[in-house]
Amino acid sequence: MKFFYANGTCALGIHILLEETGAAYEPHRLDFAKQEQKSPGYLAINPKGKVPLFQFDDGSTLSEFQALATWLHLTHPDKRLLPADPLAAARAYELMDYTVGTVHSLGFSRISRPQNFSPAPESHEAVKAAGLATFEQGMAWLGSKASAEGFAVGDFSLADAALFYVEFWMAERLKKPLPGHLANHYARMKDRPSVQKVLKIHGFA
Ligand SMILES: N[C@@H](CCC(=O)N[C@@H](CS)C(=O)NCC(=O)O)C(=O)O
Repeated sequence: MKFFYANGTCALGIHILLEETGAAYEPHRLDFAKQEQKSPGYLAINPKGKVPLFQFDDGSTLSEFQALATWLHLTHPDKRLLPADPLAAARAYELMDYTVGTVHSLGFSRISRPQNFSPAPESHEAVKAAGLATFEQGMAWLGSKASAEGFAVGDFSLADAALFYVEFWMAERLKKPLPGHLANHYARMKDRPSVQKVLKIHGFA
């Protein structure tokens, strides 16, 4: 299976889950500075022009963070990447979906790519400000919901990989303090060998 990613993106989270599961994968790094995600060759594989993406040996592809994470969980049940308790498992999805769908897609994306939200350059500062407000409110909610001890919903789960990439953006790209329980969560994540390995691959260690 091929894994398409770009350094420091949301693909960090899926990369961590790949390492946690021990799944066999062939890494394919795209250089966003060169707009490789919009190259004809990549668009032929993924017309969305986004990462993360899995391409299986039969040529078929799978995209979207939660879909990739769920597939990794279901194909590696021994790794227990979701709690057995139904409500705790649903809470992991609650955190993961809010992270990807709101904090990332409606918050950070506005800050990092305002041109995707408005073609008018004069509106970009306002788009970024709206994105920052959504991002910070979302992070505060995540910081109040994540478990004070251990990981997001107790033991390490899919949700932790999602929380980690937005924590990384807030701490390393926006240089802002992580709210609530996220500061401790981020530190615990950086103790994991999978996270250390992936940060090194992405050029951040
Ligand atoms: N909903 C998608 C979001 C993927 C996404 O936004 N990826 C970003 C990197 S964090 C990307 O590839 N952006 C490329 C671009 O916008 O040109 C998912 O869950 O995987």
